[in-house]
Amino acid sequence: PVAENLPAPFDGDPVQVALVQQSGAGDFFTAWTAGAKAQAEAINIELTVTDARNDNAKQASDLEQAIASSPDAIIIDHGQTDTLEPRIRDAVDAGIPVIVYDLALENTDGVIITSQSDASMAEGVLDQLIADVGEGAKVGLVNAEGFAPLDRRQAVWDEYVAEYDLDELFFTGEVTESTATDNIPLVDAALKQHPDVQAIFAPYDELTKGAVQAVIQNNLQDSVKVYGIDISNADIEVMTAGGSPWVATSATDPAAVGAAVVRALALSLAGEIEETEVQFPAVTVTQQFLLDNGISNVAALRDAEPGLLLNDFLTADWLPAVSQ
Ligand code: SR1
Repeated sequence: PVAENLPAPFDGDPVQVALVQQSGAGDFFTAWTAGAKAQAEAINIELTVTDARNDNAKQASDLEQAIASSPDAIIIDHGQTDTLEPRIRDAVDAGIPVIVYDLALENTDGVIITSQSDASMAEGVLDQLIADVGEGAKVGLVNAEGFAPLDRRQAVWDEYVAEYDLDELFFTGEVTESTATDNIPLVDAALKQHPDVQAIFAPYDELTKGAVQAVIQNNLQDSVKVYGIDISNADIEVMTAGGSPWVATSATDPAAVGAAVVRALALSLAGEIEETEVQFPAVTVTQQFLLDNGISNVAALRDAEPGLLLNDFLTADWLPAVSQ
């Protein structure tokens, strides 16, 4: 239901917002998009969603079409800098408010930039990795370049590799429309070549799930630990399964983040926000914490870590966070 007593521009005809996504596939993006839609609906925003299914040319043309439809605002969720940045300039020049999530831009003038606290997320799990396997350990990286959050997490990885003298045995990985499944053979091949690896950093839950499956099918779960990023019901099931190698993750609640991106835009359209850059805080969650507290899904994790809900983040009297 739409809230009452909304300020302009939410107090009349529905506010038209285009959400231009690079991909809606996987647990994170399914929950993120659901959160964004629920928050939009609560404040009289009509959200038109396009999903480029990881086709960057299509996302660029989706953005062009969104600009041509003269919406009241545009949200861009992930994407490639070189294909999107010129079109974002076109949108700003046309007077259309733009907010981006997880997209690196050279020119941020007139754009609200949002992301998770990627560096601290990576530090959270990598501190755990160092505590578990120690300096000089044999490690592997499962990641893909060219995605802003993954690049930021990898930069932290590179720092830890240097600082703790880690022996990086392999770097593999790709992001596709079926990332978890498509990474199993890649990590499988890496493990067959380097069965002595002690820890794997796979900083996106679809990559993490692929890495975990490859470790298990090589029967290496007793000697290889896996460190991920993100959380979902399926991830918690994988982490808490008997003998799971996935020992730590760092995460936001993706539904809460999707909703908070819409609130940032709403506050901006109502003239109630000064910030042009917003970072969403994350928590590090260990397998032990989940097991000790009997947490078997995201709802139970929210109860244990209420900060995940972002209930006090980017809100106003007229703009409460939607309940998940
Ligand atoms: C392909 S990039 C995937 C990442 O973006 C989101 O911000 C999630 O945290 C996910 O790890």
